[in-house]
Amino acid sequence: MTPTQERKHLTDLALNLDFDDVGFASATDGTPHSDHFLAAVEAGHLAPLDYMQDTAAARADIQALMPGAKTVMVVVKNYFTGHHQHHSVSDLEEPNAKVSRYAWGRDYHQWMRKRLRKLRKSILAYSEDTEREVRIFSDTSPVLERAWAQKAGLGFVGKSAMFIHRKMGTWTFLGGVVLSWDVVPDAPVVSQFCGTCTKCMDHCPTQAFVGPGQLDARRCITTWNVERPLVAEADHAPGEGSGWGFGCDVCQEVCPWNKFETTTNEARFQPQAGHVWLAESLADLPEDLSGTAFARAKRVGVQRSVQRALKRGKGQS
Ligand code: B12
Ligand code: SF4
Ligand code: SF4
Repeated sequence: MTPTQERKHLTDLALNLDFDDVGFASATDGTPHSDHFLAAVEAGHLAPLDYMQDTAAARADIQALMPGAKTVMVVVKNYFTGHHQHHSVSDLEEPNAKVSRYAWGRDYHQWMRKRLRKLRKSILAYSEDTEREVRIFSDTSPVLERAWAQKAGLGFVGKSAMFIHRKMGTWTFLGGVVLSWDVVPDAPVVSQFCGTCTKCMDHCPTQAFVGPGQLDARRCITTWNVERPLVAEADHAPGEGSGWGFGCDVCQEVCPWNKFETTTNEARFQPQAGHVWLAESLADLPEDLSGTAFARAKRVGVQRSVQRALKRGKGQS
């Protein structure tokens, strides 16, 4: 295979696994945005998330994660399935809190992992060189995914810190594979196409942005209602009374780039019963949370998050 043919073959393998877009970045000329990431760690913005601090060296340098890495192949999947419909107050027996769209369907991690494993297998199957290495990543591996997606030419990291795909907007999951050989890279995106817009920063319910693209995770609602619902600091943390019971989508809801949003083709991401709104009693949330995003916080954590979201009666919007 010529280098161009190989690139086309890799792209087709990923698209045939139902990823919506694919890009390639060179891993030999630096890890993108590592300076911004290290500055955020230094400033304490990621302090409540110990896994971010503990893996900072690998996140800031892809060569520390996989020595000999030559290419980062990034995949993108659209998960948008619609907007929150306003409840009619008379329909409700008790107040409900909102859930972020990424949790409406079944857990995306399993969807990603299954396909990335298949991708890895099919890449290794055509590779004649048995020394080749392929390492998969999605969310949990120490990789600066948004920065790599930008370097792979797929879009840009906006003032919201979200990766914005040029056609799909922000409602996407990211993942990919690190390869131990060179593949012709895409032209990196070097600009931020936000223009004079500052809507995400202005509308964030907890003023979590300390600058364009700079999110202080200590102030982001998601830190407390998804990642750390049961720690003592979560009590009275930003987000109390915000109406967001699990995650938060405000910085995406206001983003003009989402005028391009299209509904995902993936059945697994369609809204499941009891996943879109959460009553304080969790009456509609399924008992068994395995295979859902809520499993991370456990039932007791979800309940605490909903109680905080609805505190002081500001729950509905
Ligand atoms: C830790 C984490 C969080 C933390 C911290 C968020 C954060 N901004 O760091 C919390 C729990 C708050 C969180 C929240 C959310 N997360 Co999250 N999270 C991650 C994780 C595991 C690591 C992110 C990271 O490295 N943060 C470190 C900081 C420094 O990086 P950053 O904020 O991304 O900032 C980038 C830029 O803004 C830029 N930058 C920073 N400062 C500056 C300054 C200048 C001048 C410039 C030019 C650039 C720049 O550099 C950074 C690296 O690219 C990734 C998965 C992964 N492995 O990458 C998922 C991930 C980023 N999360 C994701 C999602 C979906 C969310 C939520 C939307 C969930 C929700 N609805 O509640 C929110 C969005 C909040 C937001 N606006 O970012 C997706 C994002 C997909 C996308 N299209 O962007 C990811 C990629 C998971 C995935 N595999 O799909 N998350
Ligand atoms: S997810 Fe919500 S709280 Fe976090 S930065 Fe975006 S708007 Fe702010
Ligand atoms: S809301 Fe405006 S400033 Fe924020 S990411 Fe979208 S385009 Fe950029």
